[in-house]
Amino acid sequence: MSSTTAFVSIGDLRKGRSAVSAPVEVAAGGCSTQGGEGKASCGSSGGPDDMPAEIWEKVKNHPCYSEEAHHHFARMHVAVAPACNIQCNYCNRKYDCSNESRPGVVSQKLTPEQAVKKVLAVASEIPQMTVLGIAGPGDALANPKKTFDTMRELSEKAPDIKLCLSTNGLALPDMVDEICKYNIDHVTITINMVDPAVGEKIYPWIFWDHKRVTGYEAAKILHERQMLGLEMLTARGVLTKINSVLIPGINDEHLIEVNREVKKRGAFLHNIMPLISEAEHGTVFGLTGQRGPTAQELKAVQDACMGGANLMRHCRQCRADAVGLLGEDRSEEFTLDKIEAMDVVYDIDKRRAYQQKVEAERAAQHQAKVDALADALDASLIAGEEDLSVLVAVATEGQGRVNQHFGHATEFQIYEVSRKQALFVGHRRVDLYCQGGFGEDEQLPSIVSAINDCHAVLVSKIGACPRDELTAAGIEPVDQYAHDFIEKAALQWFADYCARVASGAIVHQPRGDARIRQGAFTGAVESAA
Ligand code: CLF
Ligand code: SF4
Repeated sequence: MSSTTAFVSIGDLRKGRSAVSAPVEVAAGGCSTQGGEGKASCGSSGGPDDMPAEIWEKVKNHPCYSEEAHHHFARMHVAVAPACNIQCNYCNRKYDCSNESRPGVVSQKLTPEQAVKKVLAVASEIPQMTVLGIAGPGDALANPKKTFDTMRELSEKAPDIKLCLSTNGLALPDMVDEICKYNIDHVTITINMVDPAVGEKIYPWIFWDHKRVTGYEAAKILHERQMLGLEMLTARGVLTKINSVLIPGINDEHLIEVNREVKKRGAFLHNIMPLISEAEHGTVFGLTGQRGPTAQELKAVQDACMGGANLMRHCRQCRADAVGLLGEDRSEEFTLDKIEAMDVVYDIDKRRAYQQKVEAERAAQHQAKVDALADALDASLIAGEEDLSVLVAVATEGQGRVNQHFGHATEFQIYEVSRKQALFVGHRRVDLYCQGGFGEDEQLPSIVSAINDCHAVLVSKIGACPRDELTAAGIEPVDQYAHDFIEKAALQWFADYCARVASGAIVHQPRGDARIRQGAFTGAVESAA
């Protein structure tokens, strides 16, 4: 597989391609069926004012469906679904490494009984765990008995936990009744193409109608089943997220058409994720040298899709047995032997009380952002920089605050800041700088490269050596907003930056591209959630 295809410009990207077959009529309902162009829409950054109350109830504490929620609420996956009914060129489920972070990879496969036990144990220890997802390691709907046995029992024993699953879509149309029966009101479909000619480069075969089907025919069946499944879910009011793996040279430009088509069919969110492809994963793409996109290539495609289906940009490409906040993995604390030794008390009232506290914190975060926006607006006007927009990197360990030391960060969250907004646009994984109490100076160049397109990095604390190195690279290290809410801190820094530009103390300089390959830092990619 060629890995040298030149990346298209955003202008080219916007042209997209001709549309595929027209969608069937679907029931109106759910904010995504009402479109989102020209108004603050109900995407992953949306709030209660952007969508009907019943939709807000479904997304407000789902860390994947709400960007705000992902700072506060956790999800967990149970690996009850080992089999798959298709083959993707980016997947090899035999590869298992607990240090690897990618969907399709797990350390322990579970029976439904074990899975239920594990969910109750995690829920009693992590009260902000609000969502249970089945995301593999194969396909949730290629293992219907195990998936629905787990969901049925959980809907009875833990009714406050939202149920979620992910699928490649092949079996989906046959399962919509079961999905609705157990109140699974969040479903992810991985859709990488709406043109079988593109699809046959991604899927070597599917297992369909008791036989293996290959080539164009296989991709055509998969495409038709995915579209039908999406339409059926929309008609039943199930919130549907579309995951697409961005594969440079194969479907990069094409994903704009995918975005358009899934929006037409009522998708709530579109999550465009980078292919992560390494030879040691043993995948077809890894072994043939197919590369993943750079962070800039990913962002260019996401930006070109703005105005279409709402975008999710905070995905962490979780393992099929992940536990915790997005970006953290506490699965090692909940292995089967550890669960056996735990005193599990599933106290729904205690969980609710805790979650109400989290909601209050989140409301405070939202208000702090609104207040800080006014300052940013004034400052940009004074500076004559009304259109200024810059990226800042943030070190955080959750709760929506700047609360992590530079040296403790294994990822930086990236915000695009302007007078209008502080918008989460992605994350960059980095190697840990602080090793056993000492700064590891050899890591610094790669960390600096990873955030080289940012004007500032907001941290709770930073040592002299990284401070100097960042400053020399033109990235301002900022620790004066330690423990403030992220958006407030980013907007206040921005207002201060504009004021310095206005006073002539500094001259605004555009930043270059971060020199990273997204895949090199994020592990790998799959359909999963
Ligand atoms: Fe899991 Fe997926 Fe449900 Fe979320 S994950 S099944 S929707 S609960 Fe979330 Fe993880 Fe990205 Fe998935 S960050 S891989 S989008
Ligand atoms: Fe199946 Fe998912 Fe692997 Fe594709 S990526 S082969 S859908 S388990």
